[in-house]
Amino acid sequence: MLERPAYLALDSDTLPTRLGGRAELLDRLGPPATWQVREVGDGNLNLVFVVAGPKGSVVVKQALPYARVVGESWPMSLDRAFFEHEALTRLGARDPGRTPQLIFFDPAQALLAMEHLSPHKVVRRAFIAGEDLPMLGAHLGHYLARTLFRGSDWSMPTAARKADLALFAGNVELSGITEELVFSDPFKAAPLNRRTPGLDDIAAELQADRALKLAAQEMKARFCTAAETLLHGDLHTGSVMATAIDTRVIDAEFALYGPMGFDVGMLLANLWMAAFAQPGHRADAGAAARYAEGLIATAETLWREFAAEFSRLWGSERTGILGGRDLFEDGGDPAGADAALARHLAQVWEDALGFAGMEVCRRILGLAHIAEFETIEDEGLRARLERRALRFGRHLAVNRRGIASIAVASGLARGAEGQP
Ligand code: SR1
Ligand code: MG
Repeated sequence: MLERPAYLALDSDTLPTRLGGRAELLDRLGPPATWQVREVGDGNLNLVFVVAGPKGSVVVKQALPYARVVGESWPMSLDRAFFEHEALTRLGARDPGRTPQLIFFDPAQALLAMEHLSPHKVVRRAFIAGEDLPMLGAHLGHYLARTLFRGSDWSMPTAARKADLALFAGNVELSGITEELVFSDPFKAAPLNRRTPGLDDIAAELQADRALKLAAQEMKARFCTAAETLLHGDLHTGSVMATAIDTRVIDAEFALYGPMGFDVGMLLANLWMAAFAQPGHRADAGAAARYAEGLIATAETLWREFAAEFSRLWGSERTGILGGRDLFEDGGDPAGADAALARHLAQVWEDALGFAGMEVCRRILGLAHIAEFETIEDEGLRARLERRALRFGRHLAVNRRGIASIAVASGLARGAEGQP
C-alpha cells in the first residue's frame, strides 16, 4: 500500500513542491517552478492560497487543525474539508454554475483545489467599496430555491435523503459552533464575546431581555430539530463572490441538514446589516442612503425570486418522499398543493426572520463580526450603526410571526436606518 504523507499545513513557499506533482494543476497552471503563490484567506478558519502560473490560476483551500480566528488554543478537526467537498458537490449539482468548479480533494491534507474566481470579489468587500451587483438578489434567490428544494424530502427519494441526513449529521463540530456562537453566546456573558466600546448598555439590556432569549431558544430548537434540507450552513455575504454578471457560493464547510429559513435568513440579515453600515463607508449621506436602499432592494429581490423559483419547482419537481401528488393533483384537489406550498413558504419566511435576528445579534455581540462594521474606524459611529442594527435584529426575532411580507421587513429596515 502507498504511504500517504501525514497532514502538514501548506505555506506559500512549500506549496509548489508539495502540489507540483498533481497533473490537474500542471494542466491548468504550467510548471511548478513558475507558480506564484499568495495566501489570501480572510475567513475565520482556513488557509486559502491563490496559485498562478503561465497557463492560469487556481485556489487551494486547506483546513487548519485549529480555528484561525482564535489560534491553536481552539483545536478543530480537519473533517470540515471532507464535509465542504461533499456539500459543494451536491450544491453545485442542484444549481449548476453557482459554485466554483472543483478540481481535486485530498482528504489526508484536508485540502480542496478549485477554480479561481476572477474578477469576482467577496460580496462584503464589494458592499464596502460601493460596487453595483445588479444580479445578486436574483442569483441568490434562485440558488436558495434550487438547493433548498432539491436537497429536501419534497424532492429526494427515501434512501438517498436518509443517507445524506446521516452523512451530514457527522459534521458535529461545525454544527456545534453555530449552536453556541449564533444562538447562545450573544445572549449571555460568554468568554468569546466581544463588542464595540459604547455598546455595554444595549448588550446588558438584550442579555436580560426575556422575549429575545425565548426567541433565541426557539430558533435554536428549529436549527437543531428541523432537518428539512441540506443547508450551506454559513451563508453570509463573506461566503459569496460576485461580479456584476455572475454570483458564486463558496465555503460550504458548515453544511448540515436544517431548516430552509436558516440559509435564507443569514443572507437577508447580511444584506440588511450592510445597509446599516453604509454611513461608515460613504461620507456623502445621499450616496450612503442610495446604496443602502439598493441593498434593501436586493434583499427584496432575493426573497421574491426565492419564492417564485421555489413555487415553480414545487409544481414541476415534487417527486420525493413528501411529494403529495397522490393526495392533491392526482386526487382531484390541485388547489391543495397550492395551500401546502403557501403554508410551507410562510414557515420559511417566519424562520428566515427569526434566524436573521439571531445573525444580526451575534455579528455585533458575539465572537465573529462582519467586515462592513469592523472596518469603520470611527468607533462612535460604528457603535451607533451597530446599535440600530441590534434594535432591528431584536425586533425581527421577537416579532417574526407578525411581519407579514418582505415589503414590511424593508420598511422596518428603512425606519431603523433613521433611528438615533
Ligand atoms: C470559529 S468560527 C466563527 C464563525 O466563522 C464562520 O464563518 C462561521 O460564521 C462561524 O460562526
Ligand atoms: Mg466560511
